[in-house]
Amino acid sequence: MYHPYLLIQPEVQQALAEAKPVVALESTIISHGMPYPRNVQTALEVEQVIRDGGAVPATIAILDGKLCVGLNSDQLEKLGKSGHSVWKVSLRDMPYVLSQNLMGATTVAATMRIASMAGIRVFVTGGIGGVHRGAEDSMDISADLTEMAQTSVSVVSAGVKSILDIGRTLEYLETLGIPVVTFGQDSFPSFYSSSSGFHSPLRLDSAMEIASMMKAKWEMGLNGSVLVANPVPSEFEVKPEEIEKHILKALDDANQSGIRGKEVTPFLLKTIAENTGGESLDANIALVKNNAVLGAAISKAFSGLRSSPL
Ligand code: PSU
Ligand code: MN
Repeated sequence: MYHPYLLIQPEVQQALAEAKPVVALESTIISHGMPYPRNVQTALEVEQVIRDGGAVPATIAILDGKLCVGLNSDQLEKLGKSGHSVWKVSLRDMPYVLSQNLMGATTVAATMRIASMAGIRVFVTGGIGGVHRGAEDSMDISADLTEMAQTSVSVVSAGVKSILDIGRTLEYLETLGIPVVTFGQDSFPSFYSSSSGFHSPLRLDSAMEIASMMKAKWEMGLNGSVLVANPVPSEFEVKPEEIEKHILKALDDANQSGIRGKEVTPFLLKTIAENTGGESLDANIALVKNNAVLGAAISKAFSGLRSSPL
């Protein structure tokens, strides 16, 4: 698909032109979600998992005044090494970072929008942003949610991290008309743990059924995402009560240090990763790869179902 601001890698472009499966990946998870060098290593490994699953990976970022769809290993290295000095780009930041020729790592919201411009329908990440704990006072609700209400790209995640208010996030997703489907189990996962104490609104047990649901949604003209929650593999699970004490500590540190706005999520992720001595990082990496396996399968199933471009 042509757009003056888009720069689509030739391999991705060709796959899209031939209606072959393509999976979008975000870049904030690389720059702000994990420490260097494991972030870059993970980004490359996740791309390989997608290839092994029969789809073409397209990591998305804003570089040199272009919305880049598909990055080479030098670009991934640069993003990963620059870490928090790269602009974290959500929807509102896109015009600024693009027109100022800044280096931008895209969040779930911005990645979805760019993927959609390029014609990609499946996006794999770790965890989405949502309604923060205490949002009744702070009004801190991620633009990921409002973007999922309007942009027709499915998001494969490991559920919602318990740094957020999971109950309120599920309520807000319902308000916005976003189907939330957990893969293969009844309970909604909470990123590091396969459960959250909340029942999943929907459950499906195969990639093909998820692809059929996406097709049905979009063919009815219901725009927006399908949020797929894929539980973390059990061998990498971190017990909820163990992670909870680290979350409370990180939330307290954030309050004490006056962390606000877009800094909140990266601060919490970094603090928890440091305080759990790497255990949470191992879980994080394992679940993203696990999501890549499912995302590739959904993308393949969806390409097979697609009779005409949506
Ligand atoms: N939650 C995670 N890992 C992440 C993020 C969220 O468990 O890496 C990142 C994603 O890029 C997400 C963003 O889109 O943080 C949300 O930021 P905010 O809460 O500021 O909207
Ligand atoms: Mn926020």
